[in-house]
Amino acid sequence: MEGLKKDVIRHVVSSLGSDYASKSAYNYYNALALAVRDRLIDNWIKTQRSYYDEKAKRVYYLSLEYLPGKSLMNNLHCLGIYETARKAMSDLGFSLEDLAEQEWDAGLGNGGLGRLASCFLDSMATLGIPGYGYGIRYDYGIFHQVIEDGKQVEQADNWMRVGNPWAYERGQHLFPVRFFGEVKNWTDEYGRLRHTWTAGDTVLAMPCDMLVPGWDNHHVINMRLWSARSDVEFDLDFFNTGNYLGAVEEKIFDEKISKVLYPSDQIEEGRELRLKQQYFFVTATIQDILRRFRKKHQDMTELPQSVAIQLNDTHPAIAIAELMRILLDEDLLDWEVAWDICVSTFAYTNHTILPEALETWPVSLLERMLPRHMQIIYEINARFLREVERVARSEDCGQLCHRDLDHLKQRVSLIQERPIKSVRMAHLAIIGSHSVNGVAALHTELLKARVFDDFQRLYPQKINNKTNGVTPRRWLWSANQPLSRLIASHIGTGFVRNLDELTQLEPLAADPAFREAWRAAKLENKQRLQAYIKRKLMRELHTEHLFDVHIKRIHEYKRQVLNLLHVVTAYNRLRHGQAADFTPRTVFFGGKAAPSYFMAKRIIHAINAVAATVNADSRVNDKLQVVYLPNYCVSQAERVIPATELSEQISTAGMEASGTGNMKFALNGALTIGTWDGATIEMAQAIGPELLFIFGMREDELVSLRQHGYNPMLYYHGDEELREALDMLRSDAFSPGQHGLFAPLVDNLLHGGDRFFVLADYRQYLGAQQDVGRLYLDQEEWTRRSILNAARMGFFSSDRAISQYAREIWDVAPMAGLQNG
Ligand code: 26V
Repeated sequence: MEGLKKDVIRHVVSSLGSDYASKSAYNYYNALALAVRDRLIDNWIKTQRSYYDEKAKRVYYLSLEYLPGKSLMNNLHCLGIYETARKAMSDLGFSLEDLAEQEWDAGLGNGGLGRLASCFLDSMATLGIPGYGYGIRYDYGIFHQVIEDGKQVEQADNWMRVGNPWAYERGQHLFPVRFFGEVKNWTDEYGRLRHTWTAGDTVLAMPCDMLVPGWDNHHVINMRLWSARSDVEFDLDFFNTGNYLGAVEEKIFDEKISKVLYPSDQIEEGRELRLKQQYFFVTATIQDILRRFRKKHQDMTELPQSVAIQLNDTHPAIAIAELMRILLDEDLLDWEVAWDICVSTFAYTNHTILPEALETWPVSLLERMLPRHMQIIYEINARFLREVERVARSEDCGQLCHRDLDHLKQRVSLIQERPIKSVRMAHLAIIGSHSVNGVAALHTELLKARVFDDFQRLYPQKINNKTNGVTPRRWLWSANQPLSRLIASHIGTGFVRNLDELTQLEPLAADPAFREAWRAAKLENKQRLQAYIKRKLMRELHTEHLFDVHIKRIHEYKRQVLNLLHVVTAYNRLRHGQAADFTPRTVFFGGKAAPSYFMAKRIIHAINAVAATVNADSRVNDKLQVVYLPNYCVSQAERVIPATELSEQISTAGMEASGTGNMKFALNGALTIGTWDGATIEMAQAIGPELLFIFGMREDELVSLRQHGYNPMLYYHGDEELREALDMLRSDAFSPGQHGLFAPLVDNLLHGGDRFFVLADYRQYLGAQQDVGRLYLDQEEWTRRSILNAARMGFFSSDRAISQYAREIWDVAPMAGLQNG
């Protein structure tokens, strides 16, 4: 401890240039972070050296998004110096918790996809897998959300303003990135046509490395994030021609590439700068991968034995064309050889089947910005369609006439003709990869049977499932110390590394003393949340209420509106005196809406309007409270999830690819109210469906309802309570003086076809909520179920997920001697 204290003081003085006697929390947080980083860097160097010495096969995880959140506590826990640090900082006059608050969340992602990437890096580090995360260091991460007059207002997330003590910026290792320009043809010595891309603009990619430690194993992997740097500073011409301001303008223009994260998910907007971001990130990463590979290899055909590249959704899929370009134009390989290398190296994960999220890029844009890549994509497509024709003809499908074949080719083509001629990035990713995986069993089945059914017939081995998982380090040990300590006192700490060990808790569910201790841990977390809400929102929570929590991105398919209709109905019952047996509850909502997503923003407004009405109504507010948690983010999830008793996972069946919040809640002892969707299905199977509150129509039932003609009006007319709730929303009951404010929401349900089947599931949802309320009155049974939920969550560790990727997709093994510390 004395060593750490000394290091902190030294950093306050020599790294931060401050007087150690001026007790600034900000300085002491930074100094502590630097002292922790010192302890990581030695292991990081040893880890990287061991990969090199052992010629280990490396895994590259390519993701446009990461959501690491805060690093301090996690890193202290991983290094096993949490207690030491707590004491050291306390000696210096600080509480570790307060210091940790000084750190800004690294919010370099939108939601589930980015957080999954961060959980996966944690697991690679812990399992000792030679992995690297690659991404973009956005100057501005996901916006900061404030709620003003009930509405979302976005503020810039200037997360680096105060510096980032965790990152190493490597300004000396710059990689060139080229755009635009033209392609020149030439003939090589064997008379073969060759191509050279001479690009117009050049930008530089600067690596910023963040160290990702494993749990108690001295293994530290690297997350390398690229930041755009202009090359004009190096162009003396500008000075010579006296165009200094011009040079600066160009610099600003170039550096715009990594300025900001696109804040919408699930809705594809097709902006030129977004494509620039993708290619910028991809080319820098591929150059770095090949640089490392070439240190030990000359023969490019050895690439797939040494390198596995995982594409996190289609956002980095242009990497396939980029690697082809390098192999063809720089290494001068033949097409077939190059293509084999690509397919054997790449694998693609799909994270959504919502049609509006499937990426396409206009051919005209690609031709202009990346002319050589567009040529390559055309060539990939031509060869692929010939292959499709061959397979289709050779197959025993005699009835396959030319018309069908033409349709098949149109459907699977990399190029879509309408509404504008575009490249389908998912098709490029599928064809250019040896593995395509979904993120939960149902999702993968839907990929095979519906979204990518033609590809499933063409390549029956390619599509596979890898159900998501979450890291127990952050989401149990670090976020929930009261519960973790309790668990550890009975079964030891092995569960942090091997989550299956939680099954040892099962017999304890029958032990009244253990149940009491379990409840005490939950209460402690609820009180902690209460104190936080009091500080931040100046509101008093009732900790004896059932804490019912719905936190995730705001999206129609996630059905926050269904939850809101339950709240309004509960409110009406209480007002009308029809709810004598109502179990008091506080309903929490939290989540960000894409700034351009009108309906999602209106949903936030409606939730806040209902909250204001309910909370102000003294007839009900001792029994029902509604809280909107502004600026939902990773660190907020870490506070809220441990305090949650009921987890809302109520997406329209078939639409939530997996969900990962669902796992974090159950792991922390919340019970789940949810639909038969995503990974919630597998959770129900692992835990026992009777221990969750499952309701609503299943995916196949919805398909058939849709086919037979779904009429939401029937539900409206047939259900008095539903009608009352919708009529209130449409009127100004929650928006005094602003008639019609929420009409778009209601109209969307009644007259817009209710695409997400809110009305179809309303009555069953109410029934399930009634069951929840009833069970909560029986605290012993509730606690028993809570324990069993957590005890059976072992499968949903990201360690299990990553082990499957490593074995079944990447063919890599953990570094010897690292897995067990
Ligand atoms: C799409 C787009 C479209 C272009 C603009 C920027 C952007 C950013 C992200 C996305 C992808 C959205 C897909 C996504 O986040 N899927 C979520 O992935 C989670 C991890 O697999 C999964 O748990 C969620 O169910 C799924 O919705």
